[in-house]
Amino acid sequence: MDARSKIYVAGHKGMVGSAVCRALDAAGFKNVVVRSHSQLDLLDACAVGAFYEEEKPDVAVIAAARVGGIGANSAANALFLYENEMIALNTVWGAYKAGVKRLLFLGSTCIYPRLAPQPIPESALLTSELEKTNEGYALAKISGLKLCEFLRRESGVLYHSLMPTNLYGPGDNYDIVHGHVLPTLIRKFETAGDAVTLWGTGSALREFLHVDDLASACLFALSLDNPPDVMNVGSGEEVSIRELAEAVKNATGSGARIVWDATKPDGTPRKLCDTSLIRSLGWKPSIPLAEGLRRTVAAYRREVADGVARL
Ligand code: GFB
Repeated sequence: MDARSKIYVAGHKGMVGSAVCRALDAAGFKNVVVRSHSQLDLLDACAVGAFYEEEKPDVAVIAAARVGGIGANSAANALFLYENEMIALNTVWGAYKAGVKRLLFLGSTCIYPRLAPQPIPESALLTSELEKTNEGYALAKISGLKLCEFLRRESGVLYHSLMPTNLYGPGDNYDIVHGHVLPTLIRKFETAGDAVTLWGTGSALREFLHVDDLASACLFALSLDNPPDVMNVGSGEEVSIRELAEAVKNATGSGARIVWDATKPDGTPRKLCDTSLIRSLGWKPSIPLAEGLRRTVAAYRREVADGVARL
């Protein structure tokens, strides 16, 4: 990939896709192709095929997905499986049929077994049962990364994948019911009265990565001549949901009391990914959680003030 490469970013309006576009722009890649949802429905295989034939990008980055937190996933595994499977198959297969030589597919560390060894190495894939709350999403992402792997092996195209840990950052979805835990907590503390009610017991452990760090990992992966099929991307910083809640409370300056609703699920008990592979090749994260939280609270306040926050 060089500065003249034509790069298609699928999902450019989402938190991840927009971070990838910012990083590409900052790195001098000016020939970036995007399509909004109304211009191109990624669930429509024919439309996606026609788009690739028309644009013939040199590189595709697949950051489009239906995403959500534990509430959204566990209530709609069928929808998360169907839409993410279609998006993955259409964007990867369509690229292949149109002769796109290089593609980066983005998944999630929820593809790994619920009780995978910690930190989770890439080799843990498909070694035991998935976490039930996000089984649909995980199965779709596994299909996508496997399609890339098979096409690379059988047809010689350079298709490879990154599996990021839980992400956060500007442009996140702050929906109380459907959002991921970190943006949801920001909104809950920003709008709290005397108390905020959080889900589960607070004992689950999670690792959080700022989306700008993921975008830098994407550019890094695309710079490799012979990247591994699948690489984890994480911060290496693991916190309990209870610790995260205290950190968000401090970052927002809220004085609210925390109440835990243990009728809500904790989800997978622990999900720290092993990032030794990508680190050994030369990438590392640069935004610690405390700094990322400060930036994200500021971004949330700006987005609310500008009327553009996804609430
Ligand atoms: O980000 P999250 O919703 O999803 O985090 P997962 C869930 C954890 O945060 C659970 C706790 O332990 C919840 O009990 N939690 C506490 C809350 N309060 C809240 C709250 O107000 N809202 C939310 N959402 N959680 C998702 C997967 O898993 O992670 C996706 O469902 C994807 O497929 C994503 O992989 C990265 O980390 O459990």
